[in-house]
Amino acid sequence: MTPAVGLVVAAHGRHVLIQIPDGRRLIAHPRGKRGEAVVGDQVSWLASGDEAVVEAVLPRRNLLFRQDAWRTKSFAANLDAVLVLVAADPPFSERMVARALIAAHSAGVPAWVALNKADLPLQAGRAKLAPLAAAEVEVVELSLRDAQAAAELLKPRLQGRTTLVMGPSGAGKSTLVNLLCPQADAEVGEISRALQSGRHTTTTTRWYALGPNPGDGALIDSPGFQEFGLHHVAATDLVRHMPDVQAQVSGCRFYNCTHRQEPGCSVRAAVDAGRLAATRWRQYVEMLDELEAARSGRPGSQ
Ligand SMILES: Nc1nc2c(ncn2[C@@H]2O[C@H](COP(=O)(O)OP(=O)(O)O)[C@@H](O)[C@H]2O)c(=O)[nH]1
Ligand SMILES: [Mg+2]
Ligand SMILES: [Zn+2]
Repeated sequence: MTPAVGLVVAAHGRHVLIQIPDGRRLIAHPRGKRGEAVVGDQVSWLASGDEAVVEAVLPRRNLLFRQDAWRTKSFAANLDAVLVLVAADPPFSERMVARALIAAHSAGVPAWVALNKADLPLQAGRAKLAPLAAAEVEVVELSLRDAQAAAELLKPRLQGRTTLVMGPSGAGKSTLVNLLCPQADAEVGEISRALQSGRHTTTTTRWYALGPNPGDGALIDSPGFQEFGLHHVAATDLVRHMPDVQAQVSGCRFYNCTHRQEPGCSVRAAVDAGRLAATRWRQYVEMLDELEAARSGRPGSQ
């Protein structure tokens, strides 16, 4: 019997929930230790009683993940976009936003940012995101509390695409999913029962269809994260994943300039002249230090 194909719609530890073409969802177990499936994967599977065994993960268009000294954590695969969702409150870390954008860029997935809770004072959040304009990252402001205006703003950007929604706890990820994915509530219950995870906490990454047809697109809600390691990015490639920093590189005196302290560095000159946000340069240097420490295996690197 040739294996059928299914879509991974939730992942919890090593077992996953797959949706098969007739719409049913099955718990699926990996065969052996190889090839862990993540949300968004297409897998071939064989029935095993009421459940399924994953035979193989089909080739991926892309895979978004983070990696630190201890582990590699996959978010999702086969994405069309990453939406970094932050809010006026609770305050967010621009460092985490920068890292999520680098992870998306290095996976080859376009990313944009939404600043939620525009019904609250936005100045602080706006100021943190302002430097991203130079990196050509789109930033939109919205209030999910104003459901109709939010839906009008978001639908054209999300329709027909598979979008991973990332952001800190409290930003409004669940509110967004509930607003745009009609079946979300039912699906959360179903997935939680199947995977025996908590009903109200997003401990797993989950796929929510934006409509009844396969081409309608989907949102993938992922748990918040405390750390966001980028150890899979080569230190020498880092600058390429920060387009606003990269744009200033061409004039450096040394071909192997790291843009830290070298004389004749055009990146530093751009910071001094106000053409590049100092925070972006600091984020770059901090990450470069971290990546180089990781490579040399120094303790304390993460
Ligand atoms: N004031 C305000 N609160 C919002 C807005 N959107 C979501 N919230 C609230 O923010 C809290 C966290 O939202 P939730 O969707 O659970 O965030 P998540 O942790 O990212 O999933 C909830 O109490 C929401 O009702 C908004 O636009 N304005
Ligand atoms: Mg949530
Ligand atoms: Zn330089």
